[in-house]
Amino acid sequence: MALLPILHFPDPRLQKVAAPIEHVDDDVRRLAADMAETMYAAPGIGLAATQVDVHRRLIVIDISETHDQLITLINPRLLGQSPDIQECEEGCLSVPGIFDSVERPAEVEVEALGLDGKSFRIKADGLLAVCIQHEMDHLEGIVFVDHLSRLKRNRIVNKLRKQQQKVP
Ligand code: K1U
Ligand code: ZN
Repeated sequence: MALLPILHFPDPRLQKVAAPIEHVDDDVRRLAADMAETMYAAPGIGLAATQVDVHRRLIVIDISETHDQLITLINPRLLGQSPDIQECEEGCLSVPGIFDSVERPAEVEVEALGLDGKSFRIKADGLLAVCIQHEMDHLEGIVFVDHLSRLKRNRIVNKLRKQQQKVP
């Protein structure tokens, strides 16, 4: 397994729309394992392939404190979402050190392929629903700061550009 480098906002590669995975083969399973290792090491509770510069529709999520409830979603598709909205503080491994509130549907139902290539459905609420929507946004080239006001986003861009200039 390997740790993968994570792209940082405002890298334009984070805006690419990911393509569907046509075959769930050993290459996809290896990428999913590397992404899970990268997510746990960061540490984070989710990671989309877009963030490691692979523009395929693959997500890993584990919101457990024990790191033993890994969910892998291949070609996830939104089946439904609740009309009620929840507001949650979000972070992103591609936007280090920035946390802000985002409003999203409180419950979602998603269909995806698992690592065995079989289709399954997942209904989620709370943090899992937030994380699934955050990661599915990445596959569409959307970063959580795109849900914030232009003023806030510009401040974040300037802060991160200054931080990135400091790195030797
Ligand atoms: O997509 C990502 O970059 C991962 C992101 C997922 C996420 C977090 C919070 C709300 C929505 C989506 C992260 O994991 S940021 C790091 C983080 O939240 C965290 C890290 C360690 C323990 C618990 C949370
Ligand atoms: Zn993110």
